[in-house]
Amino acid sequence: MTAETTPPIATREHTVEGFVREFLRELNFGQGVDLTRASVNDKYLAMARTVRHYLMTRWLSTLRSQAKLQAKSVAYLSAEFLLGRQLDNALLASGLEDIVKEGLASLGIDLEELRQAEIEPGLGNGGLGRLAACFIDSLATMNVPSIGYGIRYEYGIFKQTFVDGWQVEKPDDWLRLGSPWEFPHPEAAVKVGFGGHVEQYQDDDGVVKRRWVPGWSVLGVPYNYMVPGYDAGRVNTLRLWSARATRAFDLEIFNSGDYAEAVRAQTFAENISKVLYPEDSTPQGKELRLQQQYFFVACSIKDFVDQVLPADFDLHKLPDRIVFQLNDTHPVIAVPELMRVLVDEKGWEWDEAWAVTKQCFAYTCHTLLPEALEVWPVELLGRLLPRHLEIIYRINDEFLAELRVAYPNDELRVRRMSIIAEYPVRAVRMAYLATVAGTKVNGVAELHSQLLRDKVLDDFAAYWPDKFTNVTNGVTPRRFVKLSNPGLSGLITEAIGDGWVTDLDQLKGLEPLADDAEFRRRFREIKYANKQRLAGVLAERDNIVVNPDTLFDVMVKRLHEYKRQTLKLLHIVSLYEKITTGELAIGDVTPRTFAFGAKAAPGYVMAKQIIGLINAVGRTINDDPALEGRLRVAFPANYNVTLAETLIPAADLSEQISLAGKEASGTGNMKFMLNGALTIGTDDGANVEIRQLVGDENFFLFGLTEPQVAEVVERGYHPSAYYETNLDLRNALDLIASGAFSGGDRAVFEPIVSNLLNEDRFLALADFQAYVDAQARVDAAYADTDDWTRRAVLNVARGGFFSSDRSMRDYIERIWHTYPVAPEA
Ligand code: BZD
Repeated sequence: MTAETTPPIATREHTVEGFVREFLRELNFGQGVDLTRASVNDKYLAMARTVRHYLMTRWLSTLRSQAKLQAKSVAYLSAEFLLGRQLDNALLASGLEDIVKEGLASLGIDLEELRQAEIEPGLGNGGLGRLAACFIDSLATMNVPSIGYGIRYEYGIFKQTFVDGWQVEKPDDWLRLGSPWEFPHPEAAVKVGFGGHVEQYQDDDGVVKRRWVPGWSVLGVPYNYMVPGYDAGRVNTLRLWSARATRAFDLEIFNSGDYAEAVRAQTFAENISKVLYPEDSTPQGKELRLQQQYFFVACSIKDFVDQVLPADFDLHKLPDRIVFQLNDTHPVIAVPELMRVLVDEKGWEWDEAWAVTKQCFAYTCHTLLPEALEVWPVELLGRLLPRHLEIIYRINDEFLAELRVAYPNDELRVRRMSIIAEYPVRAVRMAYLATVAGTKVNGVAELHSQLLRDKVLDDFAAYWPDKFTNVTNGVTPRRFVKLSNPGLSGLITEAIGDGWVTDLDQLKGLEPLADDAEFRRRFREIKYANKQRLAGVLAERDNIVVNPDTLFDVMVKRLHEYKRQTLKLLHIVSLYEKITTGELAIGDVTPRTFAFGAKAAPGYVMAKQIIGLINAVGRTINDDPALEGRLRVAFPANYNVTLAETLIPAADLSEQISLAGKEASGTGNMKFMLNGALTIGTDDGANVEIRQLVGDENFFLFGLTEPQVAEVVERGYHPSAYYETNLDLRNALDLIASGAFSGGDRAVFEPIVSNLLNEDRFLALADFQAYVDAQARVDAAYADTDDWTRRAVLNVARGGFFSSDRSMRDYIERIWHTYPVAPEA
């Protein structure tokens, strides 16, 4: 046989015997152990590789078909992909679940034990990274040619532990037990330059040109991951880059004699992909962060242009073949990088290159907090990427010239719109660069996109009204319903068939069943079983006891003042205060389990204080025998995707209580809805759309609206006025200030109390009473168990809009103009 006559792909036998044979082969030949001596980790690794093999046919045929058809693709550029565990998803996508269960059982192996052995890749901070993971899942399922590009951090988001209730971070060495899902390709490493200078030279025709002479460089090694679509869809690729020292470093080791110095240089290079930055709202302007951004973006563009595209591809046609979606501003340095490649390396004219470049990018913004928008000091950018800085300056010069024509007498406006900020230091505004270069700019929920147009990027929206669009976020129903809530999935499928898994609008078919008593009974039973499952996990994982016969009231998200975990805490403290003073009889309180999950950025002092306070209040309440079985605060450490998968299906009440106008979208809110929780929330982010869809009567709305917030702030906000006039609020704050939760030490939580009284940037005190009133409505509604279930069913039935498949369709129609392509058989 020759390479041409060899069948391209060996397929695997989808039978129990076939699977068992493959699995044992992996165990023996891959792990080098036999079954009797295999550890759980051996079995997990063998299992993962076996499942991977079953997806291989589809992966290879996807690649083959893409090479042949050259269909337009999406390159999703994201510094974060928060994937979560892979095994279950791969089993689902390969349709192997039943076979595997039976096969493993025949060998006396417990699948659940292997599942637990997987360490989740935590390569993201929160919503933005998880969104990227949902999107690539949907793209594969929908047969859309796409590739994800990002960074293979050696350490993902830190592992959170609590010591005396205070957050202590531990490194997340997720690779320590092996990483069976990745395919490293060191032979395909690409070189990325940094630093150095720009020089002038004459080309062969005597034309004066400029080029970059980097001062140092590193290698980017690609690691490929399969992104399997559900139910025979494509298997797309996620390509994450890992930094290595170049051969030059190695040779130095050999030649220089200064071994220690050469090793130091190597370590320096490898630092670039060492760790994920855990700050998700206040960019620190750290040099290493910019190195990471440029590193993965330069690798990705080079990879796409030199490897993915055919050698004879005419780059003038690039916009017909690719769109680079910029997941926030983190990859925006890709814009000057593509210009540099076209102008400096391919020898194009500037205008020619700009005409192509500006058709290749689109930008998604995920925030409204001004302090969260990235700006890079010119000094730093110029030192690390001198040629890119020149290119950015030229892009800006031409843009400002264009503006001066459009607005001849409005120099103020022109300066406002400059990509280069002059104050407090001269710096590059990455969001502006992305807006100037992108074909489209989108926010992530209706309200957010509106505020982007009206506030954050208002000048740009006035100049380019058609550039701005909205794509409301979504979540993948595969991971967040089908896999994480098997009980509910089974019930839904029984009622309406299984088409909902890839067409979530079909959930509408459940609406009539909200009025069916038997359906409600079964729905309630499933929710109860999910609570029991969670209780088991919390007992085992965190030594926390919770009572499934209570209302599960859940707030899980990063810890941020704008998200207002303190508002929820004030509600809890107020309840506790009233019980201890006898104002409320414990028998009159709806039994509740208040669950929190939240990581604070390690440098965010106030957020860490708030974590300390939640735990302190929790300790007091949980230790009070009078409250046992009735009120409990559960704050498991290290909230992550894996925990979300058991927490969310168990929730009765979803807390989405950010200050209106601050949460861009939220995606947890969608996951809760789809798992039959009711929402208590403000008119913020995607809550707005959730409420519109589910109906006012099935949503606990409270709080100031965004225009009201703007008005209050405009008038001058004085939080202490609320403290003075609201007795319940005062009692709650006084109780915290008294040291009741800190062993009598009044100093411990003083910073939180005084911040709330004197500053309260996110108007927690202003919304306190409205929130407490809404919680009273929750209690009243929950008292009618059966009617609560009816509303929960309606939440599921009306949640189909929040599938990330729908988000992908919107991106395709409004931004990408790409088309589905089924892999070849
Ligand atoms: O993005 C979040 C927003 O806060 C949510 O409202 C929104 O739903 C999701 C998805 O669009 N933003 C983040 O998660 N941001 C980050 O994680 C982040 C990370 C690094 C640097 C800056 C922000």
